[in-house]
Amino acid sequence: MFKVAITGTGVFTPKDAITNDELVVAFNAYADKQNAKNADAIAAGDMDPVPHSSADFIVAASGIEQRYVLNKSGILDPDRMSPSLAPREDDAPSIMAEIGVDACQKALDEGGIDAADVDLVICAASNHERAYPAIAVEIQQLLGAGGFAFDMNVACSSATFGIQTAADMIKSGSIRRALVVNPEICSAHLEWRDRDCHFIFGDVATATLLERDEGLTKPHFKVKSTRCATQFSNNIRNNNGFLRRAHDQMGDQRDMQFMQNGRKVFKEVLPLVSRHIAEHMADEGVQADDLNRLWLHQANKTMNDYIGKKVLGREPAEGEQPNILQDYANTSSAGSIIAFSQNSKDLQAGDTGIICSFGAGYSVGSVIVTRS
Ligand code: CO8
Repeated sequence: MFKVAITGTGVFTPKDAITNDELVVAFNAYADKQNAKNADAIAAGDMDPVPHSSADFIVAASGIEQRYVLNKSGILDPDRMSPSLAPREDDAPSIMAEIGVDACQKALDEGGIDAADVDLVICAASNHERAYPAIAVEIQQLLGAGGFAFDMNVACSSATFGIQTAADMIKSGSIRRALVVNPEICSAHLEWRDRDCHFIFGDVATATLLERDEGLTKPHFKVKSTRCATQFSNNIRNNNGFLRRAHDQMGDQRDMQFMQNGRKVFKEVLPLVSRHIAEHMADEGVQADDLNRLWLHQANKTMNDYIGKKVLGREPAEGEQPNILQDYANTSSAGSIIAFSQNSKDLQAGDTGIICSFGAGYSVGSVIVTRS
């Protein structure tokens, strides 16, 4: 068996950002318009008014202060409430491929590797903008990478599941190098007209370069161990799919966008993740005192505070468990990789950390790494 290393990461961040205040102004304007339109039904008790959102609630409930998006004007237009992204010709790069290539190129530059020397591209994300051909194959072609490519979807855990998949192939010797890329256009499957979730997500793309750990002289992270787990739950769900037309469901339906029972997710996922990390560490002989950093999935600050305390057996010290969700919001599979990419270069040789993502499925993925 060969050993595996992470030798580069890349993050594509959209130019447009939406603050909580901007988001709430747009949402409340939408709510007022809806309530004026339905004033008679509301007065007759046949319909509930759309309640206002609040920036204070958003920060207190989630820790999110702003989010990056591919299109701001459409989301903030109370008559639209969704991003406006122009359709592209079939021979133009798809949006996911374009932002994915940007992140991949940054990861390749960091690792000092030519795209032609990559044997595998996995596009691992919580939605793909078309069924086929695979976005990963398009990214492979745009980069000029070799080998083969395929798409994966494990929602928020797509990156860590992708890393395990690529790492296992490198270990077995079937490939030497892989890019795991996570272009997440969450803004296009978020329901911006629902105040319970309109603040949760943002857009981004991340990429992780993995290589056979053989004679590496550049800085890298040794992949000590990976672990994935799933447990079925309907508490985070999106019913959009190719059977829409067959089901005569082509209209604007709430269940064709992101839906969740946030409270249940919060309660059920916390013990699942804490137990998963504890067992992974125990099986690898990693004690809490050995851990220098935790790069967690970026959904909710209170959730991360809880998991960090549970894993370390104490309050995490400043910088030990870096959050990026205040700036990026939840970017699904990309969140833990942004945290890793932006908060790992300072670690010293021998330092150990865990990347851990969790979400719909339910799914949990963890990657234990050591700085070299
Ligand atoms: N403004 C003001 N008040 C609000 C708002 C708002 N925007 N939203 C809700 N409220 C109100 C509620 O109506 C409720 O009022 P009442 O008590 O009168 O009923 C009160 O505030 C409290 O509401 P909640 O109980 O819902 O609030 P919570 O404290 O539970 O916080 C959270 C809500 C932030 C959603 C929290 O439950 C949470 O973070 N849960 C975990 C979520 C999570 O981790 N989900 C993972 C999903 S990500 C994933 O798996 C990837 C999926 C694929 C990507 C999809 C991309 C779009």
